[in-house]
Amino acid sequence: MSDTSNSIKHVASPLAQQTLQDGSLTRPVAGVRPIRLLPWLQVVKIGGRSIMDRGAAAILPIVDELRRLLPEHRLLILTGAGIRARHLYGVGLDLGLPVGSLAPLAASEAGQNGHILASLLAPEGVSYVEHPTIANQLAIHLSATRAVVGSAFPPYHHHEFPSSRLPTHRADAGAFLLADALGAAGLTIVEDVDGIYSTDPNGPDADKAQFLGEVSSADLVAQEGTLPVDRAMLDVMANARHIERVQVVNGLVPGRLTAALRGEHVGTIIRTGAASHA
Ligand code: GWN
Ligand code: ATP
Repeated sequence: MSDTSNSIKHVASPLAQQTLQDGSLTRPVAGVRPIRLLPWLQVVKIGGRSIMDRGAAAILPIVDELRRLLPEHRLLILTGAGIRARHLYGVGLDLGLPVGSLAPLAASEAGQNGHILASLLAPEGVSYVEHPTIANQLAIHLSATRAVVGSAFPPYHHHEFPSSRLPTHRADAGAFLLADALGAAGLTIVEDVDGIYSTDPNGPDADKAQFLGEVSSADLVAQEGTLPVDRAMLDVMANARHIERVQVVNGLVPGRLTAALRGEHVGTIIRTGAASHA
């Protein structure tokens, strides 16, 4: 009889004999660029506060634009959380709730916005799909239809990092994590401003705001003050594997999203660290 117990104990693995903490040992195995799971996919993040909270006036033109984009692109449309999450943060923080409790509550608001958007696109065969479906069954859904809608908020739940009282991994970070993990063709972030400025164009220093046509994620990390995107997204961008640039566009101007998906420069392009992480 052969000694099966012996061969089971000696599973050949290039990482079996060493710590996973030592980059010089793991790099030959783990340093290669991962495959692109869905290289034809375009991911579009629709702002919760900037678009969805504005109601019909902002949502219906975007729905129209998305509808017309369907023959051209296969889309994962992800929605942000908006004002209801901000109200929730206010109540939750007043009550002393930990960040790990606030994260899933805020995430559910992003999901609700997704359900709204998907309902409006239903005649085109577009449905809301759940987080587990996005994780495991996106390919089969996007083989059956041109686009699906999901929540942009990442499901960190009680694993949310306690570095801040507010969840740091919000909808922009979630959309970028997904787009990069899927090896998508691109990510476009739809806001209510033309792109990113040196300072908030709707803030007290609006007259000094300079438009940034193209900027690196590292430069945005260094830029003080507010941004229209999550700072956690910039941290993720530093280690991106596939997505080399993300465009932030104004969804209140008809045609901008369409132009961005056609590769035109119509907003702010953020360059990520992906090119240097081959
Ligand atoms: O509920 O709108 O998915 O796609 O982060 O978890 O808080 O959940 O805790 O598949 O798993 O509210 O119920 O809710 O938005 O996230 O979903 O309708 O376990 O389809 O059940 O990872 O949608 O929801 O909020 O996204 O972002 O049932 Mo909702 Mo969200 Mo639905 Mo989802 Mo969370 Mo599920 Mo989940 Mo929870
Ligand atoms: P969510 O999807 O998380 O609900 P959102 O992305 O729709 O949110 P905000 O997070 O409010 O919306 O981001 C958009 C707003 O960010 C703009 O209306 C703008 O006033 C503001 N903003 C702040 N700083 C800047 C900046 N440096 N450049 C451009 N816009 C900025």
